[in-house]
Amino acid sequence: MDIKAKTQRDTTFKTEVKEGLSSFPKYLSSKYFYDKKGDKLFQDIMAMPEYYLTGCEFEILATHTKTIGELFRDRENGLDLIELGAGDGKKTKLLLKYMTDNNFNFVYKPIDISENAVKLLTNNLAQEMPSLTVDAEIGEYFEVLERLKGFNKRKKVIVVLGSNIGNLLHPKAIDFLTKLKDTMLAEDLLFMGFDQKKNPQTVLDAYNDQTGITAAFNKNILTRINRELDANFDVNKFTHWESYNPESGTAKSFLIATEAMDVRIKNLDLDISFEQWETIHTEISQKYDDKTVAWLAEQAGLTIETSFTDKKGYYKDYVLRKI
Ligand code: AVI
Repeated sequence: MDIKAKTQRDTTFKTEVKEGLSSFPKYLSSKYFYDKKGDKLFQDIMAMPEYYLTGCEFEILATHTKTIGELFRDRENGLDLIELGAGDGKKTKLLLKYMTDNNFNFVYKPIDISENAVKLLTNNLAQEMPSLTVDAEIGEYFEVLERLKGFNKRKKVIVVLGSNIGNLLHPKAIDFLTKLKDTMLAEDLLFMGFDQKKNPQTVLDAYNDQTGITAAFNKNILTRINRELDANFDVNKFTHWESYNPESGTAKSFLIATEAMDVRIKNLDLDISFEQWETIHTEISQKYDDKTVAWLAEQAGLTIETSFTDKKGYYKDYVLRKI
């Protein structure tokens, strides 16, 4: 990452932390979960039995590899397979393997906010799939969208797995989808995972595991503020709380102060106080149904071509096109 981009990111982090912790009720953006420790904790989350999303999407991609791969195939000049939020690429590798084994002419372009994740994935792919052309980038979704417009010489397939869109409220999700659509031409595809509404207890368990990994993941945002902004949060005085509204399909994560306290954030020259049981809202993880996905797509000028689900119907990957 160049120095200018890093400075800009540090400034945004400071501004957003200051804004969120000075508001009432307090909030922080879940995009700040992902430092080195956060990446590792998210890997651990994805391996937990309660966090069904990863297994379900893996099942979908493993069961329908050929059908999905052939939907991606281009007949003329090859294609760019662009993945936003690539992470460790474990699921995508199923498609990458099919595509390399079946003579697709393509470049894989993984993009992730985590520098660490991008480096690991690039090194891993160089070893596991040496014939694959990889052109990775580090960046935030909204930041890289502009650059995607330049990818218009050949067919483009944009992949967003893991129900990452669920971390955005509907207006932001529509904004994100619209911006993706604006980078697409008629033959381009958007392949996107949306976690589905289901037994509310199953959702709650996925975000409130007994082993406390999700709690550690949530609290890591305070540890990061302590380290990067020279703050003195006593992380042990916060507890992780999850709620799920089955009507709206919105799961929300909070950190709750278990006692009244004052916190100093030196780099922001900011003192904040917490009352006992005061909350910091840290994340939403939206759950969807077909109607909601169709509505979001329509609002963004996209249409659903087809979708794939797992045996339990917990999760769906949708293939979207520009209207
Ligand atoms: C990355 N994102 C889609 C995950 C989710 O399910 O909202 C992050 C996560 N938060 C808690 N557990 C996992």
